[in-house]
Amino acid sequence: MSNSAIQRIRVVDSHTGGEPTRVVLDGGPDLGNGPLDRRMVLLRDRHDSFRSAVVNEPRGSDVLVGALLCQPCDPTCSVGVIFFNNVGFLGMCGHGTIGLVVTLAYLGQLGPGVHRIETPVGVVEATLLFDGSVAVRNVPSWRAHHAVAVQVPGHGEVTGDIAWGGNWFYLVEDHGQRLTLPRVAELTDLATRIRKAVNAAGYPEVDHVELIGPGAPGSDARNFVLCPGLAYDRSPCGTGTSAKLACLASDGKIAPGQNWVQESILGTRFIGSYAFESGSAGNGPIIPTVTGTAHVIAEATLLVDARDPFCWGIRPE
Ligand code: PYC
Repeated sequence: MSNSAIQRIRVVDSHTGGEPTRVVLDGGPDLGNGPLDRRMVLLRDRHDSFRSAVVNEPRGSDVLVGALLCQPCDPTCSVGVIFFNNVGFLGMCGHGTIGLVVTLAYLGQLGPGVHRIETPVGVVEATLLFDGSVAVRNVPSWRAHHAVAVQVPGHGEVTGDIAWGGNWFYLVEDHGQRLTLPRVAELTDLATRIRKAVNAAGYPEVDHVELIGPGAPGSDARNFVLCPGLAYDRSPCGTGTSAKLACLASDGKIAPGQNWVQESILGTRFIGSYAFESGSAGNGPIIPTVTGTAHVIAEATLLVDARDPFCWGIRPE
């Protein structure tokens, strides 16, 4: 086999508050030009090896989120994107959207201003600000269930809210844990048991668990977010911050337009705020805006060579 038979995938890597994003610029499978939710299903059902090749070891890691750049179907959008991780697909990804915008700016493909981006769960609006930060106006977000109590084996009862912020979250405050970086193994173990208990209690859609605690001075809260594939989010999690804002809004704890500074387990920060959807009379889903910064860290061409037994990544059976 000659080198010309090797499949090439061009990527740019960035990190947003410590959480990496790998934007795929070209070399992805042909998914047609239908709505992005359908293209995501096609990618999942027919080309899952592509997802694995991009984000799984040996080229990637459990932490990496992939972002496949697509032609948008919605003519009002400048780009489309499908996010994926070590085990599957994400509806939306806040840190990934910030990473995508900073990547496209780095490549000279967009400049400061508002950019509409199509995702499988709706259109988001990302504003590249003159200081290089990015404000993402996310999809409508809401609290679906309040004060859901579950028994967690080896821990006892916890109570939390279930909310949508572009992905499904179970948000818990009464976990009794210190949210510090050296405790990541314990936090991962507990959050995994919490997720199993929540799923078994009739909420199979919940794939992220967000433990919330006090933040350092200057922030309103710190979180630890367990992602679907057992990695923890190094950033404060854009969709998790959106879900948190939906809960705060439902409880009347913060007003529309008020800032909420959300800190990650690393201490990196997003600034969140929300508005109500027009016409919702102040009680429906909210529209969160999450602002953060990202840095481009690598440009690369991934090589997929059929002679390599791990060319499609290392995947659990
Ligand atoms: O920032 O929304 C986010 C996110 C989801 C999973 C990892 N990061």
